Order: sequence, then structure tokens, then C-alpha cells
Amino acid sequence: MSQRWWQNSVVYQIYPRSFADGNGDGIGDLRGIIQHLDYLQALGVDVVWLSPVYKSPNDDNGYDISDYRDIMTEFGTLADWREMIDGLHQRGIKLVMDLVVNHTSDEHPWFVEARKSKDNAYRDYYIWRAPKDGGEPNNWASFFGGSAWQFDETTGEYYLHLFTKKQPDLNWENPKVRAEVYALMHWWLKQGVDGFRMDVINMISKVPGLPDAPIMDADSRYQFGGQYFINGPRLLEFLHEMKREVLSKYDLLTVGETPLMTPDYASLVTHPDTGCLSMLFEFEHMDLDTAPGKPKWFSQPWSLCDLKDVTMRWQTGLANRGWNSSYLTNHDQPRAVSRFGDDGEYRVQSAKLLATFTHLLQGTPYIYQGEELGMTNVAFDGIEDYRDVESLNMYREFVDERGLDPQIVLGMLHAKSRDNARTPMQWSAAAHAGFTTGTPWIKVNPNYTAINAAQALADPDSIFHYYRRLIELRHAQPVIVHGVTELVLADHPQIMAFTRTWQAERLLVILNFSRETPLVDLPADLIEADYEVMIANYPIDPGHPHRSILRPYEARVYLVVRHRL
Ligand code: TEU
Ligand code: CA
Repeated sequence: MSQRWWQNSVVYQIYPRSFADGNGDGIGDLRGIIQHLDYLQALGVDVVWLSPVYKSPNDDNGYDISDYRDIMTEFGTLADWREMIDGLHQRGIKLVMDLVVNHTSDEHPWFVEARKSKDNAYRDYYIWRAPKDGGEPNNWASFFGGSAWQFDETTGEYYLHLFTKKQPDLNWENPKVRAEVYALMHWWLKQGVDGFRMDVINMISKVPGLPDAPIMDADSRYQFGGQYFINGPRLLEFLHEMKREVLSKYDLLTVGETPLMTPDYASLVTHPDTGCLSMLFEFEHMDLDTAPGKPKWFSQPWSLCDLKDVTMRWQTGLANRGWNSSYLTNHDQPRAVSRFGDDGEYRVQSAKLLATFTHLLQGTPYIYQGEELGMTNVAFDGIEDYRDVESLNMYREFVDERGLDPQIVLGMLHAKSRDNARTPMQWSAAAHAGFTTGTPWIKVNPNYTAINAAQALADPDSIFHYYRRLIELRHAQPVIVHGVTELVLADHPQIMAFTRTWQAERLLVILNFSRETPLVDLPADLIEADYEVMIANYPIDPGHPHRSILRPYEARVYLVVRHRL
């Protein structure tokens, strides 16, 4: 397989609203990012993925775009943006922008025009249908609650919105829409951006006729219609057209956000010769702690063996025929350490274990802002502290419409609300965690006095410095980038262990995903070898790991030096 720059890169995601406020209005912005570029350089990341900074009325924090070629007023100006990208490039860091083109804002001029009349030139930029039996054209649910259709008085028709009603879906069947998207991509690429993260890109092709979804959730009037818009009939055609018209003309990192993806389909999309995107974000591991067939709010404990299954299906599924991304959190997900580790007694150890897991798999690792500090979920006291449209809609539906106990619903939000990831970045122990001198748009997690970047930078044993070392190792060791992954101790309920093999080199990764102290019992072929410690989250004695007792959340990476290779 040919080697590409994004394979040995580490990507850092910035959610600008919550990263750093440069002007004291309580909202993170581009000047705030500019002030912290040295921090990113100290961490050693290669790429920044910037969540949307385009003009937006912020119904969904910038994922509802009203002008693709300008910067959101709260975040600054195009001049600030240029200063930011220059500052990144001067530090050897590339910039990936968020491309949100499944939908626009309803305040985008295209939609403002489209809704004016049935014969407007922009009407067919969106998906309009006449009422069916006096109601919605089909039974699809929006991802954020209620119907996926909104009635529009002016013309007496409904428009489709898979997300909020202020996020109408674009009609990708219309070649003019596709040409607009390619043009705006070229516009940003000419400004020097190094790639795109493509929001819900596997939802752009809908099955013609938009059939009713099967009834899965008897408690709800609206049903999940994913089978009619996920990996839809023309998706590959559209992506190949995008490759031909845009992507093939540059050397980019492209990552598609693709819920309900499969490894086989992902190989079609990311194959080094015949694919169109560098990599995808799959979501199977994000669903392991949700009760089967239920919305994400209905949590269940996840099991390590399930995590191993999913991980290995993707590791082997894309080996030599695609490329993985590796992540445990982002701006839509709970904090990794709260969800997959222990955010109490073993916070530091388990955050380092999770970092070892994501950075030692085959695939490009993604760090979400604050993950490198071991930031945790937040437990707000009441719904008035939440800001996320998905969380607010869910609370209204569950408490006001379905009559669930508010305390139970707050518990669901504590576990799964997207706002867990959106509390301000914890820079220091100063007021508001040093995020702003004003009043933050969303409350700071009260644990900022102990968990913050100033503390982490000063402590050589911190989670931050552990991430920094993992990134350095990736840059120095091709086996981390290219090694084939094979599971060891496959059925062990607490230990995840795997080898990575590339040419004459082999790594052994041993991860104790528990607060217990299990014994490592290696298979014979791994005993007949010498071991050097590459990185570990506890001090360890040199020598062989066989029959060692692991400490809570212990992570060890060994270079396996075979006696005779
Ligand atoms: O998220 C897409 C997506 O699949 C979401 O429904 C996700 O499952 C949900 O947020 C989890 O609770 C992308 C963006 O990452 C998200 O921030 C946007 O709200 C959404 O698209 C619409 O643009
Ligand atoms: Ca600001």
C-alpha cells in the first residue's frame, strides 16, 4: 500500500465555541485559537480539524450554515481565519475544515429563495413534497426529535430535514447543488486548507420515493428511516464525482462522518486505489453502551469483548484495502474517560490507557479538545444549564410529552448529552478555567480547579505529556502506523491485548480495561522473545510481561525482540 502523509498524522479536533474566548464575550473564537497555537505545537499534533466556523444562526452550533464563504460573526473574520491558518502552517500543522453539505441553514440564501414559490430557481436545491393524507409525506423521524418534515405555509408543501427544522436537507439529485458544493470546496482549498471532515456524508443520497420506515419504536409517531438515506443508491457515484471534480486535484486528508457504516462499504470508499476518501468515522463502538434498538439515551453497560469484536472487525476489515480512523470521543459524544474509563479514582491511569488504545491501533488517531487533559462528563443540576438542541428537544419530549421523571432524564443527559464534550476547555485554575474573562456561554465543569492545561503542562507525568509521547512514537515508529493488528488473549474479559507486526518489527500492547488486577498469560510464541518497554502508564520493571499482574487500568506497549527473526 502506498504511504500517505495522513497515515502517520495525529489529528486534534477543535470545537471553536468551547476552545478559547479571545474577546471576553463568553464565546470561543478564532482569536482564542490563535492564542493557543503554541499549545497545539507542544502537544505535537500534525493536523487540526476545526468544527464549523462559517456564518450560521447557530441552531446547531454552526452545523447549520447560512454562508459557506464567510466566518460566523461571533468567531471573528476571514482575516482572523487567515492569521490562524498561517499560524498553524508556520508550526507545521495542517488544517482540515468541516464540510457540512447534507443540509444548510434555513437562513441560507438558497433556502430563503427556495421557499418563496414552487417555481423558484432554487426550489429544487431542497427536498419538497406535497402533504400525504393531510400530514407528513412519510413517517421518518428527525435525529433531533419529532418528524423529519416541516410544513411550509407559503407553498403548502413540506421540506425534509434529517436534523433540526432549521437544517433543510440539500437535494443532491440536482446537479446544480453538487456543482455549488464543489465550487465552495475549491474556494477553501485555494485559501490553503489541507482537507475536509465531511458531516454525515453517507446521508446525501436518498432512496427515490422516500418510502415509509418500518416501525421499530412503538412509543413514537416517527421512525428511523436510515435504510432509505444511509449509504444510499447514488452515494458512491456522488463521492466519485467529487473526487474527479475536486479531491483528485489536491493532496488532502478527507474523513467522512458515516453512521451505520460497514467495513466492506468503508473499503469501497477508502480503498487506496479505487476509493475516494482517506478515511471514515464509523460509529459501531459508539453504540456499545446503548440498549439494542433504543435511542442513545437508553444506556447499558458495555463489555470489553464487544469492544474487541468491533475493533478487530475494522482493523482486519480495512487492512490493505482501506484506512481506519481511531477515536473514542468528539463534540457529539460523552467524554472518553467517563464513558470507557474511570473518571474517579483511576482517572489519570484510565485516560492514559484509552490513549494507548486509540493511538496504537492501525488508523489515524483523533484527539478531541480536552481529551489530552482527561476532561470528564459534567452533571448539570437542571435543564436550564444545557445548551445543545438535541438535549433540549429530548428533555422536552421525555419530560413534557412522555411524562418521565425529570431526575431520570437528567441522569440520561449526564451520561450521554453532547454538552458533556462542549463545556469550556479547561486552561487553568483561574476563573471560568481561563476560558473567558466574561460569562461562558455554557458552564465550566467545576472540576477545572484540579483538571486543567496549566497543571498538565507542569507535571511530567500528566495525561498531556503521555499523549505527547504517543504522538512522538507514532512519528518515529512505522510499525505503529503500518503494523498488522492481531488479537491476543481474545476472550479475556478485562484485558485487551494485541500485536502489531510490520516487516521485522513487532509490538505487543497490553491493556487492562478494569479496576481489577488480572494476570497476563501469554501464548507460547510470545513467551519466546525479549521485550523492551516502549511506553507504559505505570513504572514497570524491565523484562518479560508473561505472568505479570496488571494494576488497575494498566497499559503497556512492548517492542518484541524475537530471538531469531
Ligand atoms: O452528527 C451526525 C450524527 O450522526 C448525529 O446525529 C450524531 O449521531 C448525534 O449528534 C449524536 O447524538 C453531525 C455533527 O457531528 C453534529 O454535531 C451535527 O449536529 C449533525 O451532524 C448535523 O449536522
Ligand atoms: Ca469571543
